[in-house]
Amino acid sequence: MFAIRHDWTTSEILDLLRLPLLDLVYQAQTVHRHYHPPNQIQLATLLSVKTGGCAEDCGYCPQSGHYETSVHPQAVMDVEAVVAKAKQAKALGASRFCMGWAWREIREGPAFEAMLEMVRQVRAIGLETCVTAGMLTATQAKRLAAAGLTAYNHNLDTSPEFYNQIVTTRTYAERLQTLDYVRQSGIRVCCGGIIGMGETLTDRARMLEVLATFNPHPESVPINALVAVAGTPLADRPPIDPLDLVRMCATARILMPQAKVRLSAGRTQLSREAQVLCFLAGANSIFYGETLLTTPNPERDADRQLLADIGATVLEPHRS
Ligand code: SAM
Ligand code: DTB
Ligand code: SF4
Repeated sequence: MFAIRHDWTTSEILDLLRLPLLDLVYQAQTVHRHYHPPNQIQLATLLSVKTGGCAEDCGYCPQSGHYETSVHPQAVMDVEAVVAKAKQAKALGASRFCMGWAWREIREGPAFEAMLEMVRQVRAIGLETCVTAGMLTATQAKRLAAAGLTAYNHNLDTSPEFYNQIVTTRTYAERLQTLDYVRQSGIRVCCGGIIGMGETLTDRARMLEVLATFNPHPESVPINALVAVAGTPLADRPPIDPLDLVRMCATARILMPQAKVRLSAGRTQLSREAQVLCFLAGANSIFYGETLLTTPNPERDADRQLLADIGATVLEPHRS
């Protein structure tokens, strides 16, 4: 029952996405209960270590140097400041600490050495660590693994077919290459994408298909709703229907039963009830803290209250 499969097809995934919502959520929650404690949510805190001025032209991103947005390049944070933020996140209840660099790729040198030191020190606090910093090499992945990195986040963002309408400065194949280096190094893979960028339902299915045919599956799958930021090419995209986010969470849960499905960007646009439907659909992780990388996220108090009101418990960090 609920075997882990890596041979999902586009049409099977489209069939899931098109199920009556209650059937889909029921199936997803059934799978969820087979593999996960039913009422447990992981809290991950994000920190932007290097903000803005990025060389890529990702159409959704306020940190791209190609667009005029309210995000301006800032100096890279130092190790001490980052570790102080991690300690604060832990004290406030997070079990995972995710650090972002607005880079096209990791470059050798002092900034990479500092990243390795941040990973070592954040691990030493007893938090899971995740880094998202663009493309990397096999050697860099191995060094991050040796520093104790739990996971590397590198999203597909969308389907292979729609990708080049959103990003032109790098290819889907380069995305996949980085993910392969991460996997080979033994670091866990955090990989998901965004809805609300003008993609079709087939694009959503194809993105999920690429994720679900990885073997092994990514250990965590962030599902983001586009945060439409003024100045970016996608600024005028209408908000998604929250029920589509429920469908994405549910389908990701069915396809990748063991993964953490992270309800990521876009929660400020969701009602409490829509978020609870996402949890019922199998989402079991959220970003916790009032900012994502550069855009707002729900207040900590509101999230704590929501989890308390539904009787959810918070996942403790794993020790591996
Ligand atoms: N520069 C690195 C990279 O692109 O891999 C790491 C940081 S980047 C901001 C991480 C991910 O955040 C992107 O791949 C994208 O999926 C997501 N993201 C960025 N801007 C977003 C937005 N406005 N709305 C939703 N998700 C967004
Ligand atoms: C992911 O999938 N979503 C997070 C995290 N991984 C790095 C980032 C969301 C960024 C939203 C836009 C911003 O705050 O700049
Ligand atoms: Fe740069 Fe990452 Fe933003 Fe793309 S998503 S512009 S690579 S920070």
